[in-house]
Amino acid sequence: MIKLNKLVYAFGVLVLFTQMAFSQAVRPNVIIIYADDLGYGDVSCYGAKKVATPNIDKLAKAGTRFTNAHTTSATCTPSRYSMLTGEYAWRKPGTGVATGDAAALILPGRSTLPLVFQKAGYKTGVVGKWHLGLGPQGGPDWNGEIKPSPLDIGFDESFIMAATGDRVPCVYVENRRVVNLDPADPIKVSFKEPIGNEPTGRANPELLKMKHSHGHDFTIINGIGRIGYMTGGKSARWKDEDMADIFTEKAVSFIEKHQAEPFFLYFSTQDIHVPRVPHERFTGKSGMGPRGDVILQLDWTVGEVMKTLDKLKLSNNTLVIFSSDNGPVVDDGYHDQAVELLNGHTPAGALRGGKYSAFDAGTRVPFIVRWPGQVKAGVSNALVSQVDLLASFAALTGQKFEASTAPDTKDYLSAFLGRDKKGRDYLIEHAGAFSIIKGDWKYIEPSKGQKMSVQTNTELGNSPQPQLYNLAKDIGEKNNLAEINPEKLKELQVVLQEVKEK
Ligand code: NG6
Ligand code: CA
Repeated sequence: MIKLNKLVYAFGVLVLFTQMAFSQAVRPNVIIIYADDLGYGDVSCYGAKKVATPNIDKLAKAGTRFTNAHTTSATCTPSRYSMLTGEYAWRKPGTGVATGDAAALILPGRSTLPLVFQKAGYKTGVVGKWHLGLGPQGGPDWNGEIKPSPLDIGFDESFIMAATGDRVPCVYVENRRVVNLDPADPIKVSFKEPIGNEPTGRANPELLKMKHSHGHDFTIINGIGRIGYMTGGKSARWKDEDMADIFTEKAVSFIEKHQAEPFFLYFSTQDIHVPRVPHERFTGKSGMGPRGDVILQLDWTVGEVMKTLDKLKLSNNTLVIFSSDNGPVVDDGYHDQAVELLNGHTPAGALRGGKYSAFDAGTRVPFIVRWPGQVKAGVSNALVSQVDLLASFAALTGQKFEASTAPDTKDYLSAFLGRDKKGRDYLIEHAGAFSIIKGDWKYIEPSKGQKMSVQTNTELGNSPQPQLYNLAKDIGEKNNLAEINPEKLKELQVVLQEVKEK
């Protein structure tokens, strides 16, 4: 009898431990490190030879590196909108590249990626680039309480720049307030007419430490012309050189603070977007000018996050995703020698196009998932889309979400964990023109847009003719097979139309 009791007890303990291990396994910490404008060929684990990214490579070596992962759009705001809401951005007007004073695009009352985690009992945080608007219609009150903000749609903590490094206001926003703002020197921002009397890049180019190549000739902040006019807020203005350090420090302290509870961190780096202004530790280190140097800085950032997880013994219980919001661009509006010092580097790898483009370089991005013990080391060719993170993490954490507000996100957890090697049947991309990838095939809808962006020297993928490519044989989208394969063309057109009309 005693023996039996002991056996029952031992069994009970075993069950308890298994349950504990399981419940821990399904509530890992989750960190998304989301780079800006990082191309498919910009990191060494995706084939870059002229620049080395040892920390990102290490992540890839320990996890699954995806070769066929996609953003929903070839620019920032719509990609992020789709990832955080589970709704293709093109369903909602006004989700193109947002100005610096845009009103909040994601409003309370709908499912969001951070809300999924919050409901599952996670502490949630966003650090870095936001670019999804803030405040009510008409834009936020930079000198008062900023609402709606990330805090109203599922984030417990937020330390962000409102839009981009090249747009005013050039200040950090922590939770609901601009950091270090002197009330006696209020911030004013305008994207329409000049305000204040500060020098602009257009009127005072002699004051610039980095000259603009196109656009970026409004108010000069920290020696760099920006998009938009700004006056006031002198004590709150950022110094671009310190930005990677500041964001990294905020990300690390979020992890430290919440080390004892499940957390979700959306760490959205300003690197490698323009203006590319590395800290002096990285200046000149890549031999490729500032664009290469900020790739090194980004890699350092990733290393700091990994070091923190190791130090706190959180690595095994943390699922880390590393990706980008859209493809690469070399000259995005500043003379920063990116073109001259490219040195044979191919930011898009073998893909055609780049940021802004319907060709695949616009939307096919590096995507790495590391979760030791759960995600095998290796490479996956599964077709995955960032729009599916919401439903997939809802599945992982056992949460429901509002399918009516998140109509496009689907549970592909098993593909993201490297187990299902197929992924989606098809996915939609948007860059002015719509594209659909289905199996090996990609169709780009006819569009009237320009063929080339002369300013950025990017092939935009627009054509008045339908385009059909076999990506398995022709990853560079060189041979348009629309005419010789009308059945495949029709098949993809029908599916695209169905999704658009859904
Ligand atoms: C463009 C900017 C470009 C960049 C982009 C947004 C000009 C001439 N070009 O309008 O520099 O800021 O918007 O990039 O102003 S994104 O990655 O945030 O989508
Ligand atoms: Ca971007």
